[in-house]
Amino acid sequence: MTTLAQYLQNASQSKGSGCISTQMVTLVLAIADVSQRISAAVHKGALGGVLGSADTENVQGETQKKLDVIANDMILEALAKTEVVAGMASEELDDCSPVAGHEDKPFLVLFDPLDGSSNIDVNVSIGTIVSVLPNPANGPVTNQAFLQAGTAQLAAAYVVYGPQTQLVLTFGHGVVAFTLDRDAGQYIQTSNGMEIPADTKEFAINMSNQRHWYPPVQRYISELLAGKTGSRGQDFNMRWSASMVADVHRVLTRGGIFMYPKDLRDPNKPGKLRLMYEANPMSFLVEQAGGASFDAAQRILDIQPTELHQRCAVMLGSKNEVNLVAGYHQ
Ligand code: AHM
Ligand code: MG
Repeated sequence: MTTLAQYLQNASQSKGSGCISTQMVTLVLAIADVSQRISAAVHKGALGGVLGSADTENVQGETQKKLDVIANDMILEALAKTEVVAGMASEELDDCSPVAGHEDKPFLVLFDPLDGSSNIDVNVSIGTIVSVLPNPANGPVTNQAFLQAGTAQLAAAYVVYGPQTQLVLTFGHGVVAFTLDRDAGQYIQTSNGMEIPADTKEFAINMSNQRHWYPPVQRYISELLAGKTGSRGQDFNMRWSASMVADVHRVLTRGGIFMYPKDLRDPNKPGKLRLMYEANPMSFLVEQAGGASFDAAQRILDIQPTELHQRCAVMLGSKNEVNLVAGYHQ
C-alpha cells in the first residue's frame, strides 16, 4: 500500500528523469488535501446545504452552483498558503489571482474547481481539474504569464468525485491513480501506469448537438452509428455523462474516444470546453497514457493560447480513433 505522500517522496528522491522537486511535492499534497475537503462537501450534498445555485454568474456567463464557488474558494485559499504558488487562474475567476508577495514562486496553477456542475444536484460524478505551469517569474503575475502552450505543463491532475474519489496525476512520465481511503484520510495508489488502448469500440459525444456539427464530425459519428453493416464493420457503444472528468476517467480506465467538437451554434464559441484548465490538463494526461488529443486543426498541447478562458474543440482518447477523426478534418 503506497500512500500519495510516499509516492511523491519516492519520486522526489528518484535519480531518473521522473524526479520531481520538493516544491512540487508540497503543491500536490496541498491539492490532494483540499480535494479531500471538497470530496467531503460533495459527499454531504443536501445535508451540508451545498446543493443548488449560488445565483451568480462566472466570466463565461454561466450560472454558478454553490459548490462551484465553495470549491473555488477552498482551492484558492489552500494553494495560496503553500508558499510555492505565484498565482492561480480558474474557470470561476474573471482574471488570474496573484498570490501577494509570492511572484517569484515556481508555479502557476490553473483549475476548474468543480467540472460537470450540471451533475451536482443530480448526484452524478463531478471533478476538479488542475494544470501546473512554470512561473516565468518576470515581475507581477498577470494573465499573460499563464498563456503558455499545454506542452509547458509541469503536472496535470484531476480528482473524480464519484462512487469512489480518485486522484489521477501526471508529471510527464506516465499516469498514476490514487483512491481516497476516507477512514484513513489518505490517498492510496491503486494504479501504476494507466494505459489507453489504441483501439476502442466506445465513443462519448453529446448527440443532441448532431445537427450543429461540421461535416468531418458528422461523417465520423455516422460511420460509428452504422455499426457492423457500415464501413467500420463493427458495432460501437456510446456513453455521455456530461461531466468531462467522468468521461475522461472512463477513457483512461478502459479506452474510448471523447469528443466535444466545435459546431455551428455560436461563432463566438469555438467549442464548449476551455483550453487552459480543461483541454490542456486532460490532453497531457491522455497523451501520457498513450492516447492522443486533437482540436480540429492540431494537437491540443501545441495550441498557443491567446486568452485565459479561450475555448477549443476537444477530441481525445484511443489513438487510432483520434487519428482517424483528425484525418477527416485534414
Ligand atoms: P462546466 O465546466 O461548466 O461544468 O462545463 C463543462 C462540462 C464538461 O464537464 C462536459 O463534458 C460538458 O460540459 C457537458 O456539456 P453538455 O451539457 O453540453 O453536454
Ligand atoms: Mg468545467
